[in-house]
Amino acid sequence: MIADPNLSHWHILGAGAIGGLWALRLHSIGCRVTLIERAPLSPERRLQLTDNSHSSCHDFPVVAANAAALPLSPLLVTTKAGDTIDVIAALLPRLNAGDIVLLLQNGMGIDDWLRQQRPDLQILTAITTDGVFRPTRDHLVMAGHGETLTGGNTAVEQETAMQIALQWQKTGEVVQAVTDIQRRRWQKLAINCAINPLTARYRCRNGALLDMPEALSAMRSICAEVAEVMSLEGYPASTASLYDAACAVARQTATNTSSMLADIQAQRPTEIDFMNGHIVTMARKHGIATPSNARITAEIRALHPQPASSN
Ligand code: KPL
Repeated sequence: MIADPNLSHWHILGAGAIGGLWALRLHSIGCRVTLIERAPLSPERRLQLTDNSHSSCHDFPVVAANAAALPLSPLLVTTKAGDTIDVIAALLPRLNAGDIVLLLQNGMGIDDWLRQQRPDLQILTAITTDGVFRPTRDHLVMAGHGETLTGGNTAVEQETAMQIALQWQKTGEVVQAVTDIQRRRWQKLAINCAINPLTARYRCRNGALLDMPEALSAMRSICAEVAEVMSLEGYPASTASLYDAACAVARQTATNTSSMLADIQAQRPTEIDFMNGHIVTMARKHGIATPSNARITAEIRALHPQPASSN
């Protein structure tokens, strides 16, 4: 018999664009939401969402990682991958066995690290195609409603993922629990590996990559290496399928500034270690070389000092 998880009070770590969006959405369906920050600027934060001509806002309580009242579960983590380890490490002693941690972030590697640290937690992952940007820290503007997929690795986590999907669907958004979340995360990772660092290299919007033969050729070699690593990890993929998917996303998001280019323009650390850098680490584990991913990882890392990597 699987216990019904209590999902009435969400804690959100890293309320940027996606975390802030889910704070407002969960509030709209009657959940309590507390924001957790490394160093809160004030005890409350007013988040505002503009979606077409409709606007909504709410004041959320904000607490420091070491001051949040327990239990912290369910905990939604939407920090940038590079910032996550430090902040979650501070929370780990305050999480109980069985607590739910849902990672909704770009890149890969954090869930493996967390499982090593705390195999007793329920660690779920999610990916989304929601598009939202922040003209200012607390103002979110919806660029496009997408789909959010979630899942876990164990039967208990999978059941929790179903409960969460059912709850989140009440917001009117497309949310699904899937049984192959890891495969889908790998596919999303492949797309990010092929688009993000190249937009940073060429300082261009996503769609412009499609007009540059040298960018397309780099995309293809990155995809070939990612396909090899995916296959070794048990998620068979072909170069052509990953390359076609990356080109299709570059076309669909042609006018977007990728998150990596945005980070570089704002002089923030990028997520390269959790994208192409993760491919290099996984390839090394399997004893193969991934020179295109290694080269672009080094190039992007050189543009901005990266925080210590988990990989
Ligand atoms: O996920 C993205 C990102 O910028 O991180 C893509 C799909 C490339 C859209 O911009």
